[in-house]
Amino acid sequence: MPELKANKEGLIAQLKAIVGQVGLVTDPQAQANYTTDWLGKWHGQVPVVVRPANTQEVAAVMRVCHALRTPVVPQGGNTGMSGGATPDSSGAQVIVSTNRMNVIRAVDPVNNTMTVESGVILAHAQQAALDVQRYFPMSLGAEGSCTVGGNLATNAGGIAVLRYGNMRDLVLGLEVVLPDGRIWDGLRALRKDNTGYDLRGLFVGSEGTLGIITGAVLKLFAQPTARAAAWVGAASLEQLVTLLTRLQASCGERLTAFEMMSAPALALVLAHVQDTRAPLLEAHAFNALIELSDTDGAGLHAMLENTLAQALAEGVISDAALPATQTQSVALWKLREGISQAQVRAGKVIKHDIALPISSLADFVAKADQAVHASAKKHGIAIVNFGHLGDGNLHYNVLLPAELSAPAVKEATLLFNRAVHDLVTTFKGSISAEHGVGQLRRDELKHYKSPIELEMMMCIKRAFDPNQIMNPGKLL
Ligand code: FAD
Ligand code: 2HG
Ligand code: ZN
Repeated sequence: MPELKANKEGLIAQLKAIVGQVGLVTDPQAQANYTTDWLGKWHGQVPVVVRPANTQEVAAVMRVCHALRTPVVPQGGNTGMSGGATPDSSGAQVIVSTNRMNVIRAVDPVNNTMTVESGVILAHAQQAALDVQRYFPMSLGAEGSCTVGGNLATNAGGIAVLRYGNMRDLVLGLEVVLPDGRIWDGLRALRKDNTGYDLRGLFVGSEGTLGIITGAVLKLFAQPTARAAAWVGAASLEQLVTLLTRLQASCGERLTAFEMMSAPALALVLAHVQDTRAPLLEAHAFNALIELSDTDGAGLHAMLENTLAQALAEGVISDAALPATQTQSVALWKLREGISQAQVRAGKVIKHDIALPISSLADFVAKADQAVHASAKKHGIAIVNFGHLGDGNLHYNVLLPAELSAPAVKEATLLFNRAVHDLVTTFKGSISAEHGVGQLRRDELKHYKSPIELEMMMCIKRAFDPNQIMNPGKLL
C-alpha cells in the first residue's frame, strides 16, 4: 500500500510539473464529472484527471505515462454511449481530458477546410464554419458538449450522414500523440494523397486505443441557406423505406435527414420530455422526420410537398405535416432529439446501435420484434426503435422497467443482445454503427468478428501500443 501511494504521488507530481495545478483534477467530487458517463451506467476511479493545454503537453503527459506504464483513458466531452471514456474501478488508470484544447487553429474558406484542436466542442466548430459562410455538417444531439476528438475517435454519425457522410468522410488530416509521447503531424489539408497506408483512417474510430488525437483538418461545405422539413406517419417500416427511395429520386442530394421514430419511441418522448406534443392527430406505427436543404430555396418546399402528396395519394404514407415556421420545425427536432433523455427517465435501457442494408430494414425489424417479444415474456419490456433510417442505422433499444434488479438487467442484456445481434449477423449487418464499441460491446465484438479480423486488429494495436496503456478494456 505505501508503495502504491508513493507511486500515485510521484505520478501526480510529474504530471503537475507538465500541466500545472490548473491542469489537474484531484478532488474526488470534481472528478465525478469525468469518472461517470452521460448515461450514468459506468463509474470508474482515477488518481487524477489530467487536462493538458496543448499538443506538447499531451506528448509530455504520454511520455510520463509510458515510462510508468500508467494506463490512459482519453476523454473529450464524455457524451459517449458505449462507456469508452470511463476508466475502470482499479484506480490505476488516468483520464487525459482534452477539454482545455479548444482552439480553432485555422479556417481556410478557399480550400474549404478548418484546422481545430481535438477538444473543440462540435457546436463551436460548426459556428466557426458559419462565421466564414461555410458549413461543417456533423450534427448530433450532444453537439453542445461532445468534441471533435470524440467524434473522430468514435467515427460519429448523427443526422446528416445521409448527405455528408460520417466523421471519417469529413476529415482530411490528423495530429496524434502516440502512446510513447511522439507526435504524428498528419495535418494535411489535401483531398488527394496516396502516399502509403491510410493512417488517418486507422485513428478514426479507434476509440482512444491507439493514441490521443490532438488536432484535425475538417472538410467544409457550402452553407445551406434554405431548409424544408416534414413529419410523416406510416403504417409500416416498408412504407417509410419506399418514401425514402422516392425522396432520393426526386430531391437528390438535397435530402439531408431521414430520421425514424417508432410509435413507442415517440410516446416515450411525449411522456417524459416537457413541452412536446404529437405532430399528427393520430398515432402511427412509424414516423419519419425529413429534412431537405439547399443553397437556393426556390422550389424546395414544393419539391417536398409534391413527393409527399403523391405518396399520400398512393397510400404509401398515412399522414404528413409540414412546419410553417422555424419554431414549429425546432419543435419537431425536439421530439427526435429527446429520445435519449426520455429513455434515461423511463427505465433501464439495453442499447443496440446497429446497421443493416436499407433494403433489409423492414424484414429485420419484423423478425427482431418477434424474437425479442418471444424472449421477453418474463420482463415487462418495450422496444424503443428509432434511428437514422436513411443510413440503415437503427437504435433498436430494449427498455426494461426501472425497478429491475442489476442481476436481472444483466441477464436480460445477455438475452436480448444475443437475440438482436444474431439476427443482425444473419442479415449481414453491423452490431456497432456510430457510438463505438467501448466497453459496452467489447464482448459482442469478440463474439461476432471473424478470428482473422480480430487478429489483424490485435496486430495493429500491438504495433502502436505494445505496452497496452491506451484505453485498456475498450474495443478489443
Ligand atoms: P467521449 O465520450 O469523451 O469519448 C468517446 C470515445 O472517444 C472514448 O473511447 C474516448 O476514449 C475516445 N476519445 C475522446 N476524445 C479522444 C481523443 N481526443 N483522442 C482519442 N480518443 C478520444 N453519436 C452519434 O454518432 N450519433 C448521434 O446521433 C448521437 N447522438 C447522441 C445524442 C445524445 C443526447 C448523446 C448524449 C450522445 C449522442 N451520441 C451520438 C454519442 C456521442 O455524443 C458521440 O459518440 C460523440 O462523438 C462522443 O464525443 P465526446 O467528445 O463526448 O467523446
Ligand atoms: C440518436 O440517434 C443517438 O439519437 C442516441 O445516437 C441513441 O439514445 C440512443 O440510443
Ligand atoms: Zn444515433
